[in-house]
Amino acid sequence: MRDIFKDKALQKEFERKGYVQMPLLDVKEISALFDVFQQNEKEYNQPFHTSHFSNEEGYKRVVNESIIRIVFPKLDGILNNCIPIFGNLMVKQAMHDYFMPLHADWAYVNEDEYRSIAVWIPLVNTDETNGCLGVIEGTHKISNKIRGAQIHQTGYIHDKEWVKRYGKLLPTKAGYAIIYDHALMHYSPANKTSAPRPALNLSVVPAGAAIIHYCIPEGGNEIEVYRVDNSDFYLSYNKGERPKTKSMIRTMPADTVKWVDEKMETFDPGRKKNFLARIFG
Ligand SMILES: O=C(O)CCC(=O)C(=O)O
Repeated sequence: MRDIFKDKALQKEFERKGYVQMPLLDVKEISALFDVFQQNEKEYNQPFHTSHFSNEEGYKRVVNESIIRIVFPKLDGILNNCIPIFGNLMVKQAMHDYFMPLHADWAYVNEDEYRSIAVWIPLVNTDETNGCLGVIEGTHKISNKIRGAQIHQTGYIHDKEWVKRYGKLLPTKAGYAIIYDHALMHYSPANKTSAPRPALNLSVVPAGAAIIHYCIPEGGNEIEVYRVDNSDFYLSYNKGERPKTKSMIRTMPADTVKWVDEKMETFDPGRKKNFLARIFG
């Protein structure tokens, strides 16, 4: 598997935990992205808004272009030959009860061969009160590798229990990045404060890796697998619909639904430690 990071120690930490954290944007960069957030306020009419699921292509393009232009160069010295695919805004509205359930992001590459990453950066300081990101370390190793639009991961039965048992909230300052494996299970608590919580998320893949998209389009009953040529695929894509590109590679039976509880029931975060303790007493 090709390394995501140039630095070996960072790569090791990423492989072990499924994420790493670092300061990334300066005040000017945060302010430029905050302007983009403010200029598009009319778009945020859900408790949790992501430009990813908007049908306003012009708006999605502005957000994507700004994030790639401002954020990606900051990753250049850190990442090992990677390219950006698309950037999104993630807005948690103020005073809402909306808890982002435990999930892993869509898959963007064949995860048997490559790993891809999300670069999540809040544009305000975040903590438990306004919806900082939470993760379950190590879950990138157990997530189903076929993930995408309308491919359900969870029946929402025990997910709060897994969060309570294994979840780790990551309070993060504005401009700091959590760079996580798209397969890592994560969540975010409600924003109970009186101000919205804007964040951005930039998806990045290893250069040269085939980019793929899995989905079950509305009315479909099997998983369709698409070749993705560039960001336009996601920018012109309306949630739920069949992708407009004619790039379907194959179909697969939709027998992979609701795997989160099943995987978490046997999840053992201390597996390696216990193993070493057994050997070395
Ligand atoms: O921004 C958030 O609160 C959640 C982000 C998230 O779950 C995601 O980017 O997949």
